[in-house]
Amino acid sequence: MASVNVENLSALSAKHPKPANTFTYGTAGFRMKADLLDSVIFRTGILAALRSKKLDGKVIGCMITASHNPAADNGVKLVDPMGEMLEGSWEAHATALSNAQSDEQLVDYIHSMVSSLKIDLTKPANVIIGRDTRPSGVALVNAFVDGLKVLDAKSTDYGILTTPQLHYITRCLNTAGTPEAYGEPSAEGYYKKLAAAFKTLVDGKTKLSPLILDCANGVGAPKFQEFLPYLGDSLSVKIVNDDIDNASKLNLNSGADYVKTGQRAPVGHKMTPQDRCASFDGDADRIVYYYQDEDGTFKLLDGDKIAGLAAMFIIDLVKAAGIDSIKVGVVQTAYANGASTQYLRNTLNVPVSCVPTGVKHLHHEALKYDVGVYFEANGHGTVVFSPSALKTIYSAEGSSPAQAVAIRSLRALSEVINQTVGDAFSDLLLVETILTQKQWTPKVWDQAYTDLPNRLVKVVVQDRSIFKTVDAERKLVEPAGLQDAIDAIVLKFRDGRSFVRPSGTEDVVRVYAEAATRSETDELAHRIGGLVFDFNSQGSGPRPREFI
Ligand code: NG1
Ligand code: ZN
Repeated sequence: MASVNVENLSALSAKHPKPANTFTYGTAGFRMKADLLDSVIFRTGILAALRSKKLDGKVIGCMITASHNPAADNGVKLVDPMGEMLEGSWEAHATALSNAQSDEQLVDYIHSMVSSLKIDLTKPANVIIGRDTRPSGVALVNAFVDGLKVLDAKSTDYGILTTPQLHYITRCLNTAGTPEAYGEPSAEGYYKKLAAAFKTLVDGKTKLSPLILDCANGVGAPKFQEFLPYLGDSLSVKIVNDDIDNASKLNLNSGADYVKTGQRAPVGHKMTPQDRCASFDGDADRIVYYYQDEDGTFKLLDGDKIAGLAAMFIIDLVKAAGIDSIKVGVVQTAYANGASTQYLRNTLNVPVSCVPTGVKHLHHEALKYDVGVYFEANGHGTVVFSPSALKTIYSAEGSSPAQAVAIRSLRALSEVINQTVGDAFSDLLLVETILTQKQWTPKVWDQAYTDLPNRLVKVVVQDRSIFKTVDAERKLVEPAGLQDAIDAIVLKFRDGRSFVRPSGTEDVVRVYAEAATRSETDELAHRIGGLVFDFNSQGSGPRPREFI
């Protein structure tokens, strides 16, 4: 089994001293101010090497990004061999390694993993690395590589990539030469695969007007620019917010998170009712669409709207292909707008599951369906096709020309969709496919259902760890008595719904509220916010003035 070369570890570890902080590998890996991350990322390198050795040298992915966070932050996420998030049980190992107080503790923990997980250290380890455009990325990649060196892991640095590209390449490398081969393991292979599928899907249809694409001044900008030549004249896109040379602009007043949270267009974005707009987040794994109504009102088409559009389209296509044995399901979180859940259940008659926040939960649940559509309301999501559904789609022949066309579309759809993880590029092509095939404006798409007004409020508390939830985070069981108090307030509001959960990525508790009207929604959100703040004097800092 061999053991760790302690001298080598100490020499490398000395370059990456641990600060006093305590770290947690959460929903989105490690994420914080970049200047705190050096030791954490070094140790995550050690973990990635262990993970690869445990899986017999399979390629593990590492993405250095802090997604929609400000430019001063950064983070790291590990990707398992099929392009999915790191297996849940290893998150605790990541946390433990990052918090080891000395080299001795570090070595002990590695040895305890080696023995409890039966890791053979003589096995090879292979890891690939990608990063977003943050200036801190280069040094952090070096820290990660030092971690890999502790266990002699082989690494390939792919430089700047979107998060979903890194997931895609990881899967390609691990499936190469097998019947499940996912594609060429490079950004170019990714562009070719997606563009070819998209061209098939829009072949012969009238092209839509240009899409105005806000790239949040992040990695999506250079990468989508790189992608455009592959798309040729199948799609026209006008890229805005593409200044990656000025790091402080990253995610600033722009991007999917800004647009979704504030329910407004990026600053400086002059829209007309004719425009169809979309925003990526800082690492291009989220997308939201929006447009302006004739009366000037901003209209958001978020992850829920994308899920509804995709589910509707796939259900129709499966029927048209004559293979309605394939069952489509949708997975949401508690943040999904109540009107979207109603639409899916009552209009599309599609089964809907609700799971806790975090794409790994959604992805896992979606795999239970033949075709599982999953989206978080914030625009992070994708569609997964089960192996048996793919087999059916690829073996079907169709007994009429119409059926043959639908089958061809389903095949191309399974190629255009990045099935490893939510991918803003791929989701963009999915939406553009549907709008092009139907010749719909965003306004027509929006008519599927009307969102209930909703509001998300943060409450800064002394200790968010005392908030414990059940029922896919829709009910609090601790602190005792708080849920009853919430329920009593919600009852007073028409179509009222509200829930409270601790954030997995920020030191806050989140309050979600929806109700029949905007003013009732705001009142509900601020009443619950005030309730949480005051409950057992949990609130920290000044009580927000809008809280009731
Ligand atoms: P937290 O901070 O746990 O609410 C946020 C998002 C998640 C997910 C993660 C990872 C909301 C309400 N929450 O999680 O959906 O995207 O970040 O980035 O949008
Ligand atoms: Zn992201």
